[in-house]
Amino acid sequence: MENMKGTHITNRAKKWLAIGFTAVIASSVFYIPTVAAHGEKAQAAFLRMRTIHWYDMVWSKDTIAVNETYTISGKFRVFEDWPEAVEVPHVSFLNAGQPGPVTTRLTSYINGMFVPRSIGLELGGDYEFEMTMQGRRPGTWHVHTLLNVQGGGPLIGPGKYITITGDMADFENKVTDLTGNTVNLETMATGTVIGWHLFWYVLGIAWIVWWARRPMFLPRYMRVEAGEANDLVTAQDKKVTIGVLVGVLLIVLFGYKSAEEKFPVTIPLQAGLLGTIEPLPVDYNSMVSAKVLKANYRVPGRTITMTVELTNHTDQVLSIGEFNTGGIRFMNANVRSDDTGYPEELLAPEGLEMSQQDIAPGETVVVDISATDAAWEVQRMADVIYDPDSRFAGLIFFIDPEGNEIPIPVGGPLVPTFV
Ligand SMILES: [Cu+2]
Repeated sequence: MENMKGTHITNRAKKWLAIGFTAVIASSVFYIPTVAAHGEKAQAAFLRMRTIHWYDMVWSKDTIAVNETYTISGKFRVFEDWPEAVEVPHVSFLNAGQPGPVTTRLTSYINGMFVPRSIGLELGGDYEFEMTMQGRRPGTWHVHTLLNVQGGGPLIGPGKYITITGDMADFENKVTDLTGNTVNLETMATGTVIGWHLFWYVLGIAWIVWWARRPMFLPRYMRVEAGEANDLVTAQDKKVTIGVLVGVLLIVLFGYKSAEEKFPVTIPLQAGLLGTIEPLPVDYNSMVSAKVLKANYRVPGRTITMTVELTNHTDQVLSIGEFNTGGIRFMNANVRSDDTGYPEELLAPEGLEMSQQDIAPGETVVVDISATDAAWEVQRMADVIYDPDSRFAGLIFFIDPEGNEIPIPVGGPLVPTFV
């Protein structure tokens, strides 16, 4: 009986082992690596919808050679109803989200201000940004805009595939310093760093070898125990010790002096908050008022619907052209189409439907809007069902007869429907 039970367990273990092994083999054989999500999908949907809204994104190129540059530019709105879970962006940093320095960032600007350091942003403000990137590592890379907020983490913008061709060995990052020298940052001082580290490392090893030539542990231990400790260090040892001590001090002095002579002008690391940047001097919110009366999304589903009360305060007819949330652009094809090569997986060219498209000057209307696309599911906005704050936010773009856009923030409770 015991024996039979033992056999039974062994068989079961073998069976599970076989299943597990097959699964491992199968998954590795059928696994086709795709480069798709890069962190943002895993972030809480309500945080992505209620923090930074990136819009008017333009990528000047999507294929460059090594050393060639391209620019990522656009605007972002810092959402008014900023979530509690993220600190307000009073110390934040404009970044590019990419797998290491596949491109190097030559410049970055917000509202025309050079921003190599952290900056403050105002809630409710619209900002314009531009980054110039230089191709470095060949490959196809998904490059995101990214705002790092101190006390909040990375807020990831839309990502676009950029292909870099050529050979990384050709990459050069030339900079002319204020003393008139042009250096290549890619290789600058590498020899000096390696040289000095190697020198001191070898000296340390030599010091140990000097002592380790002789038996190290047991014989020494026994002689110390026997009260013969002084015999362990010979007169020659003492000479070498003094020689090394003096030598090290002299080399440090020499190194210091020669570095001073070679680089007489040096400055400390430039750091510190660049202060709060004023938002763009445009008050979109005074042009249209939008009040979300209710908003729902289907679970499971690919649609978000909302009923919004809209008032047009301008003296022109405005048309609803787009709803943008979490980087996904739901477009009303009658009014607006994308000509910027916006990332396909985030673009729903005909994703927006509404009960009324145009709003007359001064008119107040209640409009039912529905935004539908696979992106709602693929980008895991539908995962707002798991979030502790079921609220959404986004920008509705109104278009005037001349084609100008007016981005108006909307947001509020987002209630799931299950039937
Ligand atoms: Cu990505």
